[in-house]
Amino acid sequence: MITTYQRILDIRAKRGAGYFVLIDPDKANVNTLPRFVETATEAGVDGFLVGGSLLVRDQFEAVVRSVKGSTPLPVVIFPGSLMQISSAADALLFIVLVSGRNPEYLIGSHVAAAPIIRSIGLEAIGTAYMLVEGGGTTSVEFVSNTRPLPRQKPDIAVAHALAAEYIGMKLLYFDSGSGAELPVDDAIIRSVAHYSPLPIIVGGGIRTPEEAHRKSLAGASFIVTGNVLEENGGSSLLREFADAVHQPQTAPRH
Ligand code: 1GP
Repeated sequence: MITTYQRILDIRAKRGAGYFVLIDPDKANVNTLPRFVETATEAGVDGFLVGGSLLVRDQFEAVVRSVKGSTPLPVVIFPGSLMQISSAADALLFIVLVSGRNPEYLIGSHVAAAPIIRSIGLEAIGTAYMLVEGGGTTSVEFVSNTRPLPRQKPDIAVAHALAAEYIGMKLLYFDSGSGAELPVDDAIIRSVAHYSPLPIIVGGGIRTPEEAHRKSLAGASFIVTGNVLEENGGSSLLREFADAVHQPQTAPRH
């Protein structure tokens, strides 16, 4: 059976770059969610991430099941904590917060979560998560008690990405945090894409299809949006984002 990681690689190979929609389990409305997921699927998105840095409502499992039941596309958990594990998803991003120096998020939670992930047979995809300064204190920064990478220093981002690659991680996720004022700088994406063949996921504060297009041109393999769709998630905006990300690429690709 084809793994979800392979499906992710195939999306990048076929479309140049892919577009993921992030569903925050705290904000999702389980009554309207199936319709939204169907609309997004028809609009040409490439998959769904489910997760958030806080869980204040007890509906994580219901949200994952609802998304999974409404689309044939990959449904991947983007966990903010140990409580976000579900066998209903196709896979889980096994996030290592490599931009920080908090051992809990580098190995502690992972040791606690690994046996559970194994016992439910969930695919875990080793993902280096790098929080980047986005113009304010984000939930991830506060909850994880870590500092983000500096926004204007691509060399530092490249060093983290290469370290993650050499350790054996499979995906790089650069995030300026949900609702960030400023998305990850294009110079960071360009530099990392130049040095590392790993797929680069970019999210946080991306509000327009033009911005998403610029990020994919810079070398992002996947663009993630969450907030903008919670505010205005109609099918035309979803389609515009998907088309913008899928437009022909000119950046160097591996
Ligand atoms: C946050 O990358 C995601 O972790 C998406 O951010 O909600 O700002 O689109 P937004």
